Amino acid sequence: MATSACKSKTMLLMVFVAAALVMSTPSLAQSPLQYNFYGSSCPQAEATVRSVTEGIIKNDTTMGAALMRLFFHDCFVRGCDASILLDPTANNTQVEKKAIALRGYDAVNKIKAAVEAVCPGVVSCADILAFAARDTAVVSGGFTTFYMPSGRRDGVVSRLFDVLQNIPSPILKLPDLINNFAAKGLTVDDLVTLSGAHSFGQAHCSVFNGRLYPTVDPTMNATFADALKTVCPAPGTSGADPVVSNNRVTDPNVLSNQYYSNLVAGKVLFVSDQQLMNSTYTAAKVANNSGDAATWMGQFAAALVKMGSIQVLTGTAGQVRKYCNVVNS
Ligand code: HEM
Ligand SMILES: *[C@@H]1O[C@H](CO)[C@@H](O)[C@H](O)[C@H]1NC(C)=O
Ligand SMILES: *[C@@H]1O[C@H](CO)[C@@H](O)[C@H](O)[C@H]1NC(C)=O
Ligand SMILES: *[C@@H]1O[C@H](CO)[C@@H](O)[C@H](O)[C@H]1NC(C)=O
Ligand SMILES: *[C@@H]1O[C@H](CO)[C@@H](O)[C@H](O)[C@H]1NC(C)=O
Ligand SMILES: CC(=O)N[C@H]1CO[C@H](CO)[C@@H](O)[C@@H]1O
Repeated sequence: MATSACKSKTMLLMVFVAAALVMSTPSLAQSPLQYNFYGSSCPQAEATVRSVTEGIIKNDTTMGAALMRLFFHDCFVRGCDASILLDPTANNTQVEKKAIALRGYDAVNKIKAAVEAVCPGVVSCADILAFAARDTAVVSGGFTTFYMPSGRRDGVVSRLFDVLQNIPSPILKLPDLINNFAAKGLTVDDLVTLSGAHSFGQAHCSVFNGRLYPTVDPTMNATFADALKTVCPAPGTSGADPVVSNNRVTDPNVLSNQYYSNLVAGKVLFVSDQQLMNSTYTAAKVANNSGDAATWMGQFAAALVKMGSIQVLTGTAGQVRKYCNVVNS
């Protein structure tokens, strides 16, 4: 019953978005990236990323959220240069990936290996992250595919400290969230639009426990809070840090505008989520998004492309890594 309702909702969304997006081509005037950058150097690149990503998500439906979040964390730290993917080395133990535990690194290596098999040394890991995030919107969100510009190069620097400086904390208040996004050239609209990624995936109790204990945050729905308290132990309790779904109302592995309905109902996990209700403007945008999936999807696709152009390396800067987790020797 729940599954078939969800399927038909997804199909409905696909119809809306097909009408709304029609492979829109936003202006690239400000961007050093190009559409179809690999058109002649590796014509199979994007199709290969798409098919491997699809297989990964079909096998494990939680992987879409992992790939989407990797792209966000890559772009917000030193720009979209795949620095998030680098493993620690003897020379550099304090890399970005030591700061916050993310999922999906093996999946990225798998996509890269498939691309290397068709075009060795051509397609950057930074572009693979961008294509995989776009394809996740298609596979896990029912989006009609959209152009993701490419031509990013891979960086050689990865520093834990940069993560702490650039990734927003989930207890930030609205003005600080806005400033954090503004520092990346992203607007308040982009903040509200991209936060919709919290419609899928998972989070650790420790991230939002402060809203449950010692007293329940009054902006959280009390029934919702009670259910979370049965899963999440009070802060300071030793032992496990359980994981819960970001979306506890509908299918937790579907990227959708359900996030905004959850937000209006006080059924989101983070302070930073609920803060989007803290100004008249952002609350109005939340309300609009909750009632209009097609418009949100068009905005999300455009905002993801915009996020994907943050501080990119192009031309002869950086390198094209052979393996995404290590710089070329
Ligand atoms: C607005 C500021 C943001 C904050 C404060 C924030 C914070 C967080 C936190 C704390 C988690 C849970 C991590 C854990 O406990 O394991 C999370 C998960 C996630 N975030 Fe965000 N995030 C933000 C924006 C974004 C953006 C822009 C995207 C992508 C476009 C995104 C995508 C995701 C996804 C997909 C997950 C689930 C990951 C998984 O299932 O492994 N977030 N975020
Ligand atoms: C499928 O997903 C499971 C986890 O759910 C993982 O252990 C396994 O390696 C995946 N298989 C493939 C072929 O990706
Ligand atoms: C490690 O750092 C040392 C000193 O900076 C340098 O000589 C060496 O080439 C580095 N090794 C690698 C593998 O980067
Ligand atoms: C909180 O959620 C429950 C369960 O969905 C609902 O019955 C209740 O009306 C909500 N409370 C408020 C104050 O909206
Ligand atoms: C919400 O939608 C209405 C009707 O389309 C529009 O006039 C308004 O500007 C939107 N508000 C925001 C903040 O996007
Ligand atoms: C407009 C609005 O909702 N303002 C609230 C923002 O959040 C603070 C607490 O963090 C409240 O005190 C404000 O009333």
